[in-house]
Amino acid sequence: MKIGSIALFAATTLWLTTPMLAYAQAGGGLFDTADTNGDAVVTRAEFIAARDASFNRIDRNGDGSISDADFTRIARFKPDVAKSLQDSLKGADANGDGRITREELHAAPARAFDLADENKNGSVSQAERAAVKSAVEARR
Ligand SMILES: [Ca+2]
Ligand SMILES: [Ca+2]
Ligand SMILES: [Ca+2]
Repeated sequence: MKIGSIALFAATTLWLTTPMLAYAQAGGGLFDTADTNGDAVVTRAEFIAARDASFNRIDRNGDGSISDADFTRIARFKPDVAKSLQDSLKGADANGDGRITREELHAAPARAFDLADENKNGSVSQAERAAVKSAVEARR
């Protein structure tokens, strides 16, 4: 019994590493609005469409690209959120110029989606979302 709970604890800790936090803070919220056809399942296409729609929100200074300049305010009040948001966007800067354009965000790997899609069937069910959510909340 004891060994079992230690193993479970270890597994949970591993699962909640940086990508998981990045998921929670940068990508997780997307699922709440992503299900546009209301079938209770979020497909990859729906997720990417929701992420595209979030571009304007992340581009705080409205210069058409996401860069460090957009994070100065959030970095002051919520440095850990800014950090994980930046980490989660790192892979999106395809040409490495330090700015993420709308096109680069659209083409970026959907890491939060892949994390949540546990059975890898290309869509995230409510059960999969609930599993991720409770894993994140358990850590708080
Ligand atoms: Ca759907
Ligand atoms: Ca910007
Ligand atoms: Ca770029």
